[in-house]
Amino acid sequence: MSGIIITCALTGSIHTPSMSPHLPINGADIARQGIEAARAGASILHLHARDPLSGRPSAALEHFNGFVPALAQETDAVLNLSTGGSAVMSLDERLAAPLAIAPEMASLNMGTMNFALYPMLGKDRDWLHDWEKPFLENTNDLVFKNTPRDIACILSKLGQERGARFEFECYDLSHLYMLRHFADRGLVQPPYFIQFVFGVLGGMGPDPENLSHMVRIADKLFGGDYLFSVLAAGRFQMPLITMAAAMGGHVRVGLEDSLTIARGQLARSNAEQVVKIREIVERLGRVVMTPDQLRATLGLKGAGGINA
Ligand code: KMH
Ligand code: ZN
Repeated sequence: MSGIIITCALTGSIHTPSMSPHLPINGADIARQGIEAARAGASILHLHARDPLSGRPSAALEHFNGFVPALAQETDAVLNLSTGGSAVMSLDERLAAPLAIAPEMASLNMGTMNFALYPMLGKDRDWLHDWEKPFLENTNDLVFKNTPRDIACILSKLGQERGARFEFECYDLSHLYMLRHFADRGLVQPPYFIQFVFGVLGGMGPDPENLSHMVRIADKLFGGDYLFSVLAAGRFQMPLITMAAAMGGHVRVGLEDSLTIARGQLARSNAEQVVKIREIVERLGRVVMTPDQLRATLGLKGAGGINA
């Protein structure tokens, strides 16, 4: 089996500040945790921004500029900017920072879907900020819009015009067929780096059978032209990504996807999750891919090509 890619998604837009004191919110904390995660073996850092005062998900360039330059200077990790942002943002808002920064990689969500976070309200909490509870409640009527026109726009502006390659976020079998459609139109080029996303309410559940089936259908649609990685939300994170590693796939960790390091125990940092999965995959006989091996594997433009 070839090397394994560890992606670390540092903060995301799903969890809110009251859920963990370790979730990085301001630019300095996102930068520090990203540097630690890269040193621990993450070759891709998947990036979202937050407003440093409220902790609210943000797509503002000024907030990305709070950590992107430090990550570019202090690590050789591949910086992967989210184009999903948060489901409450417009596409223009979501694209502002990636268009300005022109990263080596960007996420690309392959379908419109529900993105229901309100089950996280089930736990009693002391809320630090007024926005958190309504933000979660309103996800019972929230559409995460990623139409074919949106996808084509991102491919053209970030891919063709700025040389980015993509982490194709597939939350369902249907999203693989959407990727195949764009391949048939000649708008995406192999090798495709496909992130199978499990456990978001609105996408597929974290059942091992779903992972086997996603691989089966991806093999059929893309043959040898793709790599798959897995992320799973919440407590399914480590079990499902371990299964992916055993199957020859790649893995994503990070506090965007899960706040814990073990059942009921908060992770103290992103790096703690990187260290844990690294130990697991090395015990499985996999070797962690360096950022430069990853650049060669995916045909990335190189860190020199980004505006940071
Ligand atoms: N938050 C994850 C479920 C994106 O940033 O574009 C998927 C994700 C989407 O990372
Ligand atoms: Zn993300």
